[in-house]
Amino acid sequence: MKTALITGITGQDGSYLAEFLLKKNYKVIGVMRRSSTTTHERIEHILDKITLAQADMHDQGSLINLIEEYQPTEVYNLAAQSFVHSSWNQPILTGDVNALGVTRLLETIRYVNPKIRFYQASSSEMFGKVQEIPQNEKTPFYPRSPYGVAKVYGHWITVNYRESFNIFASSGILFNHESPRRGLEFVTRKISDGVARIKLGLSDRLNLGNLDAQRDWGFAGDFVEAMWLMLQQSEPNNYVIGTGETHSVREFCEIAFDYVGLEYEKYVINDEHNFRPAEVDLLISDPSQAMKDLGWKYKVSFKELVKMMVDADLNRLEYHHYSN
Ligand code: NAP
Ligand code: F7E
Repeated sequence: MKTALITGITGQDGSYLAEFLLKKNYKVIGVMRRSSTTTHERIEHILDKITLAQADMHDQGSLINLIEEYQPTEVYNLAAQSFVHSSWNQPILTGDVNALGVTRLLETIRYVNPKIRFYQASSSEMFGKVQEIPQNEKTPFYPRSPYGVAKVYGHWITVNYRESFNIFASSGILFNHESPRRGLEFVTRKISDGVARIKLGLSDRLNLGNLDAQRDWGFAGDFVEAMWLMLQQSEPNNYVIGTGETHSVREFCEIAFDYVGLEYEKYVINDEHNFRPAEVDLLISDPSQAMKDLGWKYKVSFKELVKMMVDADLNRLEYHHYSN
């Protein structure tokens, strides 16, 4: 039986990846940082099937203990300060976790067991002010936030440990992927939650920022398969993962409001607090390399994703509304 260790198990992707690997018969070790409250919400339903271990990306010793104790065959590094907007308020923390944290984990693998296969969660935010449309593995990076800058470091240190120490280290450059488990501060979930609240009479407005930003949005459940596929190849590499389509925040709003019979213009308020010091205007992937080498393609369409998220928030809020 293979053992997979996932940092960021309590996050959106960690929960979907754990489900996916359990179905593939892996022993799953989920890494959590210490917290004064429980952060199990997304993995509650699989807690009896996985092993939880404590470590923090800031702390080298905790990572060494982890890898020595569990001796994983594959390590998926999903832990990060993942909210771009917060990275301007916490640039040093973001760099410590998202950039140096990757080195800490790679150093641990180098010394404890260099045969471990390593996946790094890189991001389309590395393309930032895009130098090419669409973006592929060869497109130059131009990050536009402390988050993007830190992810560029994480990407290159992964490539560097592959080339310097022959570690099987792959970098997945994933475009935005969403789900009903997305954090409430990200724009897609903010909209699906806002639409559900307005529909149920719990709210009458939704404050948003730049409606013209365009993103290549896919479903997180589809994207975790690509992470696993990268570690099953004969050679490590970098892969762009996305749908190859782009849509604006405005379009997301239109579809989400329209789905429940409302017009977004009546409820969405432009709020300067939601604008960023520097914006990423347009992201669109060219995932042809991944389609060819990994045989990967997304399954859930943009419209299906919007509806899935609105339905889930309606169900969740209706349940709480009527059970209280
Ligand atoms: P997420 O929901 O925000 O999850 C992030 C995870 O990292 C959480 O489990 C969090 O733990 C953990 N974490 C944060 N700081 C940590 C620390 N110091 N030590 C240990 N764990 C720590 O993010 P996601 O959407 O699942 O994304 C997963 C990864 O993919 C991230 O690296 C993200 O940057 C990257 N990525 C995401 C997307 C996307 O569209 N979702 C696209 C490209 C790349 P707590 O629960 O305790 O906070
Ligand atoms: O913003 C605009 C905002 O915060 C998307 C992370 O998973 O994907 C994610 O980063 C766009 C931006 O995600 C609001 O200005 C408008 O242009 O949902 P977001 P993100 O910044 O694209 C990448 C690939 C990652 O790697 C990250 O970890 O939407 N926008 N109004 C808004 N955004 C937010 N959050 N809130 C608003 O009110």
